[in-house]
Amino acid sequence: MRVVGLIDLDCFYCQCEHVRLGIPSSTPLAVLQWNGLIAVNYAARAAGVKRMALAADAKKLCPELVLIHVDVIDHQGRTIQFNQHSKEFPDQALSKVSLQRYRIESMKIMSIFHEFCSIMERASVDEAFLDLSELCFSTCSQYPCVFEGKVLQEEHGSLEIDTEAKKALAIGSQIVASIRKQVYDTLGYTCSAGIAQNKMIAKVISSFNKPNGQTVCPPEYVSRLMSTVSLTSLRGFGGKMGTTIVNLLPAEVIGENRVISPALIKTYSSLADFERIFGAKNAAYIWDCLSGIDDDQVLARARIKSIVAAKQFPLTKDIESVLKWLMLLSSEIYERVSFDSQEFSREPKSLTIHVASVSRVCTYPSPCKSADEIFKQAQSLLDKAGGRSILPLSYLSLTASNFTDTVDASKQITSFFNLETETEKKAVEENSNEELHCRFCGEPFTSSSERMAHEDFHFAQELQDIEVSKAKVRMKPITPKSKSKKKKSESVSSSKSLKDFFQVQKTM
Ligand code: DCP
Ligand code: CA
Ligand code: CA
Repeated sequence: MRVVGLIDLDCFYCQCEHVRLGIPSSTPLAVLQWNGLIAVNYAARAAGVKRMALAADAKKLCPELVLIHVDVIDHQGRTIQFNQHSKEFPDQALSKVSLQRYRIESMKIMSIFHEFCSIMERASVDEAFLDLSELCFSTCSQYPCVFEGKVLQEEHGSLEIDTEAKKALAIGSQIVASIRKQVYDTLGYTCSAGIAQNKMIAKVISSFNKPNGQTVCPPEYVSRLMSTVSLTSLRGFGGKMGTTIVNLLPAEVIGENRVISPALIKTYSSLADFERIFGAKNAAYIWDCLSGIDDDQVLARARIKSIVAAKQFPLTKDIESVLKWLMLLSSEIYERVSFDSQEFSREPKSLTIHVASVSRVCTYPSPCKSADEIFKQAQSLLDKAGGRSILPLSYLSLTASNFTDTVDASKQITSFFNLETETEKKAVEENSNEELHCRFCGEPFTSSSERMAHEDFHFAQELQDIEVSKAKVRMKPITPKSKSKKKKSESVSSSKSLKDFFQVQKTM
């Protein structure tokens, strides 16, 4: 039995702005990126304001709403900040978003989590999984053996801590409450959490008691949970894979049920159905997930291998305008590399430009004292890539990579990002090939989960336009007859990996 906690900050970008600008949390507030809301606080949610709404629509719904635009970097490489008194919003055609403020706050929060529990996996900019199993047993005498937070239970269930598993969860809930308190006392941010026997359950229940609350799921409640949550709210099932599985149900079942739960899916399909579609290994994993079983380990992620700054802009033949974007990207790279080298005592050796399907690489300036030095190198890389001959352009990116430590690794304080075990090393290698730009707008991210969270926005936009056909891959309820009639053409190649299905997942 493991004890896993998932701690997630409440309306994260908004809280960063509340604390920075001294605005009380009771004031409705949203964070804006160009014209759209990317984060909405709980006071504004109460007034009906939703993420992704347009600023003007949100103001109509809630006239007292305070809108804070995210920082941007202008063409001169200056970071422009906004506050509650800002009269004008930035021009998308002349500047680039900078999310560095939230990355810095994220780093501070993660350090607090790590002080309590070293088996920690940062899952996105504002949430992390903690494996509390060992800690629960080693520190159980320090904490009262009572549950902290909301405990999921059947109507007449008992809250008595009568098993070892419940005892471990109760201690886990106490530890998570202490971590949340420490985050609030130190930084002023509230967070919510889920405490359960695995990552999937901890994640899904972490939103049950928001804001500023936590939820515990005892083992005996897992099967009930699997019949009440929707499949697509489960980690890993928010995207293409979840939709594919839901579409296995007959149309009338989808129509009749408000919630398409894992239990409902199991009633209408069998492991063999999943094997035909996803291959034997993946099917077994999915089938387990439908029963609330998830063996996915909490893995400390390693330091990122590259820092990417990218920008998608209106197609232009004007080299001057391309150079302005290049200046802006150089500033962003400079800012983020400086932050990274303070945190990890390392510096990049390579600077790469990606432009019009061409990549050119050179040595990263060292020591690098200004964004101008990067801009000079980037300009010569642009020339090497073809200069004016590759115009018109609509996309540019710069990457700093090939990091080397600037101090003896043995003297570094072991941080949660440093490599500690073989498993973690493997995780870095797997991560290193990941494309960390948003595939829609080119926005760069430091982790694939951050990128996925951001891509949600584009998916939602797409979903508004596309009517998803529910008749794609359908199967009848399982009867011996329908099983034997299954056509081969219904199956997707079993060699297709789970990754193919996770590619468009939306949950993080
Ligand atoms: N974010 C974003 N675009 C998205 C999703 C999220 O820019 N499509 C950013 C803004 C959020 C932050 O990431 O503040 C964390 O995302 P969450 O999904 O955890 O949402 P919040 O923390 O804002 O709200 P909640 O209290 O529901 O967790
Ligand atoms: Ca959050
Ligand atoms: Ca989150």
